[in-house]
Amino acid sequence: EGVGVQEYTALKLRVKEWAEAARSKVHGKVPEGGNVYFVPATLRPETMYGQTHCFVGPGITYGIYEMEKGKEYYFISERAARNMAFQNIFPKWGEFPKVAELQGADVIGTLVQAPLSVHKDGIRILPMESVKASKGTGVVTSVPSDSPDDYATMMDLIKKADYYKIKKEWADLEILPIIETPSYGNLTAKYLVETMKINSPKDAKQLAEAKDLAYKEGFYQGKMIFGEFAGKSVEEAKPLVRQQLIDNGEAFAYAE
Ligand code: A2H
Repeated sequence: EGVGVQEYTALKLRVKEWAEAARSKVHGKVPEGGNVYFVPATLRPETMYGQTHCFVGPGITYGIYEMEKGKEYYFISERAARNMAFQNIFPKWGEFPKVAELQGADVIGTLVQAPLSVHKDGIRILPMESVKASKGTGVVTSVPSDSPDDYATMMDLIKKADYYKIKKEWADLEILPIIETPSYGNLTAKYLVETMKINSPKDAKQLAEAKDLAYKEGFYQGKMIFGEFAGKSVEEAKPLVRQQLIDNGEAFAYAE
């Protein structure tokens, strides 16, 4: 971080049903028939088959930005909207029209359609305290098979569903094996979180270490065991899945 450019894949998760607290804030701002997308930024597009939830920071302020009037709107941080406006992502250079403003807490429980996810009926927007407003779009899609942060957060949400005011079944989904690695098996994040005895999403130092190990092992040794590119290495599959998502209009390139 700080040096060089991070090339993210920005994925489009279409809202199917807003959480109660979001409805009044969206009503009248997004026209009938307009689609709103939560747009997480990811470095692991090849894992998107295993999306189980999508995280927002409950205390972060987000906007809904107009991409195509009456048709297409993005739920992202203001910082990301501004960056996108200077990457030719919005129709007019430098402009990022905001139609509504919401807190992460308002959208918890919203149901979205996640491209490639095996959870075809949709996945839920859930809270993650460690989401940084200063990175990506402030929206993080959750892949608990391969991201230690996502796995640790998922376990915490299941354990403390009442405290987080969520339905336990929103968090407690089956974890799909997507990538096989020689050292960590086919559920890398679960393996690392358990063997490193990480007990909470607040174990930031250990999670950073687990994240590093998972990323390196996954990228250099991983083999796809699910999806259209099963049998290929992760290194080969990553750009193929990314391009497929982009060609389908389900994702776009975002850099920072
Ligand atoms: B990754 P880097 Cl399966 N706050 O996507 C906290 N984390 C964020 C974020 C934010 N504002 N924006 C993006 N991220 C996460 C998938 C994934 C990711 C897997 C495995 C590892 C992994 C599913 N979550 O990241 O600091 C996003 O999670 C570990 C490298 O820019 C994004 O990719 O290097 C990654 O962190 C970007 O992290």
